[in-house]
Amino acid sequence: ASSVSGLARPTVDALRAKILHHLEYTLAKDAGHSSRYDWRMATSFAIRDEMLKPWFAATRQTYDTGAKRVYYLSMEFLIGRLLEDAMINLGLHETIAAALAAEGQTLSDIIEDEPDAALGNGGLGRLAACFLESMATVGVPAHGYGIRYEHGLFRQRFEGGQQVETPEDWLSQPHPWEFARPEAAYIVGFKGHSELRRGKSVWVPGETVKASAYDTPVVGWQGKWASTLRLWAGLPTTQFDLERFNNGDYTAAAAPEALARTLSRVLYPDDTTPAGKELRLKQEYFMTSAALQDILRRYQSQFSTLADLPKHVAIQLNDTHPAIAGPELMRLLMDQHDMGWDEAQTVARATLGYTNHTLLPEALERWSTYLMGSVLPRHMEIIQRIDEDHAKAHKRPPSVGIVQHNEVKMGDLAFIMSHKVNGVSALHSELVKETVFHDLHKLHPDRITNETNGVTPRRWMRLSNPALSTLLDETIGEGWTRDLDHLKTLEPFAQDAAFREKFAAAKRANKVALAGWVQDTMGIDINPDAMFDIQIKRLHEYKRQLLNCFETIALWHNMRQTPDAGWTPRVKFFGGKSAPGYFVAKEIIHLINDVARTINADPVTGHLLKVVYPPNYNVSMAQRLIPAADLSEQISTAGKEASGTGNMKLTLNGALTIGTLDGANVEIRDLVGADNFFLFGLTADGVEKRRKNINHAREAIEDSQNLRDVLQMIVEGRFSPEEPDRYHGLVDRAWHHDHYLVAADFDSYWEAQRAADALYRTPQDWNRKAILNVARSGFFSSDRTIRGYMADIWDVPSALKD
Ligand code: 26V
Repeated sequence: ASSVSGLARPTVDALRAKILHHLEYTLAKDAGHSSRYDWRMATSFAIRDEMLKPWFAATRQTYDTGAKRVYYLSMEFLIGRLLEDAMINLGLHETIAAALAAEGQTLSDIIEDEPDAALGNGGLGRLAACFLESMATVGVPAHGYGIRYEHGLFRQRFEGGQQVETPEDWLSQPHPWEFARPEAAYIVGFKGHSELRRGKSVWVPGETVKASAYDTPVVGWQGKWASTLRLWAGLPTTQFDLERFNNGDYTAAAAPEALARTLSRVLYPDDTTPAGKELRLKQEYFMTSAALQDILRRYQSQFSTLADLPKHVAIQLNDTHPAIAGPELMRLLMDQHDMGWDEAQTVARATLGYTNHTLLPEALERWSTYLMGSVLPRHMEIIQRIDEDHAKAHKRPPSVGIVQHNEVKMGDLAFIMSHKVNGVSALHSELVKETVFHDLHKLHPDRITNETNGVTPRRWMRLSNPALSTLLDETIGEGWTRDLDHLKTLEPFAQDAAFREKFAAAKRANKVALAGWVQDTMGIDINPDAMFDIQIKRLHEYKRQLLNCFETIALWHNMRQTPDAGWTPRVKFFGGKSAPGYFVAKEIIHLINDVARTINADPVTGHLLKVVYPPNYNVSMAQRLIPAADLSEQISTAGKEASGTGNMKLTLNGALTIGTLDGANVEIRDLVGADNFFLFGLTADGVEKRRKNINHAREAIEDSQNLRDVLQMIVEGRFSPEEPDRYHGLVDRAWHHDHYLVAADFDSYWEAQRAADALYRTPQDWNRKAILNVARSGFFSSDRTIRGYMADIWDVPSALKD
């Protein structure tokens, strides 16, 4: 068996020659007449060459040892830029910078030229990307499977303060990291009917498309291992219709191709409601079926009996989007490989695991039996029989069952067809047991487990925060990059005044850099010594950007009344996109922008308060904002945010959190210490109780002078003088339909904010707490999360000897 060894790193001269070689032979360009794009592509190809060694070695070792493989099925992979990440993990950052400098090129400009691969909406997709990198670091033989969307998440612009979406076009330039694998292609069927042949059901699809593979390698820290992201593109199965074309019917000749390609055309930008659309269901089945066919083909090239599949294969479902994997795996085993029903069900269940990422009822997928039966008739039969089996095997209450009220509940299907079901934070996993899967949990008490989310410290510290990374290296050594628990050894330095100075200097340098970018891109002048207060995430009512916006208005109002009262200067940052059809979220964006415009123009408070909402928040913008944050806003209504991962990134980068007891905030606060966290608001239990009082909002508003003033200012048109009644609907809802308890939590939030203000005025105390946040955040590495999945769900050891 070949083994993966350490890297032999190329020299500056060798890399420089490599880059020039690619410029000349891959891009056919002359160094003297090359654009930034050309230099980026040549640099990317040079780095990609270096990825092949660990990638091949990992692949070979996995084959040679027959090691168990992990497959992560996800409709989203929010990977962002890849060049810098690959350079850092291969230890080539400085070498490449020097090689490019010798050619008169600036590395940072080249890095910035790369478009973000935005094949995801938010937390769920970014988690999948962190997991691929952590599996490559920890040494898991792993593939991610997804869709190669031509258009990733839309671009966001603001027009008159309102969100406008434009299509994202990352593939308009060739993607240098991928390898087309036209030889890895599978037929995926839809529609048609299921018929009996010699006593066996057989599906006769009415439509077919081809799924064609594209592979991107992901290398782990120090290039010791690599995982593969395999994305599927849709192609027609019919040959090009030359006769139609020659007859002049060009549109008809192109139709099959256009139809097949729609499957990988766009990412669904809606993460609130199942976009009850046939295309979404087809996309989910397309990805899942192609992945499972590929998995079985690879398995059969190595092993003989499919009964042993779970010994060699673990498949993880990233939420219910690939939940059709249960019936599809059974169908393939039964209809194509002659396995019996019971064995197929046992094998499928032992192979599959399901991760739940949300409790919001509107985000739980359900498909009408009509649609499921017409798009996937054979699967509908299998689903019905799985449900009947389950009913027979367990005395279940009438509310339990995959098919209810002519709908297929994909969560129940995923639960019943998986051997483990996990939540993504301690609180969330308990709520999963008590709420969505209450009845199923009673029947299967050992199935639900917790795997608290994490983030990769390579991208979210070493890459994005070189200032703090260098300080950490100098103070505690580099070991934290591989084992984030090393950060514990930083704790004593919180008491060291000289270290606190250095820590503060690193943070300040990041804030100065961010302030420069804000000035250049938005023309807003901000003070790097003000507290940088940051809320970055998708726009959602439950995340309560509105609460933050109301507090901003109250703060401004109070500052105006007593400008000399010793206020702590603040810059409020917002970042995030709304689903295009989510009216209420879009109205909140509009209000934040109106408030920003008003406050930023006020000469009275100009030195005290600014509001900054840069458009088109994405992974690269997160990398810019997070290292510069002082205060992390994690203010969701308790019980609603499954975990959060931005909260972890901000803690790791030395921001203090102002937050509710929700999602992973609970664990963050336990670990960093209650003294080092600004807690406010109702608990998950308190929220449920408070809602029983139908007057909860009115009573809270009547009790709060501050909040009444805020609502009054909005309703009077202070922020929208050109259209004074613009927010009448919003204010009316705040009084009468405040489902997320903004009013009930307002005063408590205000108090916590003032406590943050007070602490910020004593920098040594603030910095001591910020250092303790960093030192105690080691738990939130996605390497730890992956080790949890390996031990509790996948039963896979590391392939790396350490
Ligand atoms: C649902 C749908 C419905 C159909 C259209 C596309 C679409 C896309 C996503 C979703 C569900 C999104 C669930 C989600 O993103 N959950 C987040 O997962 C993070 C990682 O576990 C977690 O940190 C966040 O708290 C949680 O909101």
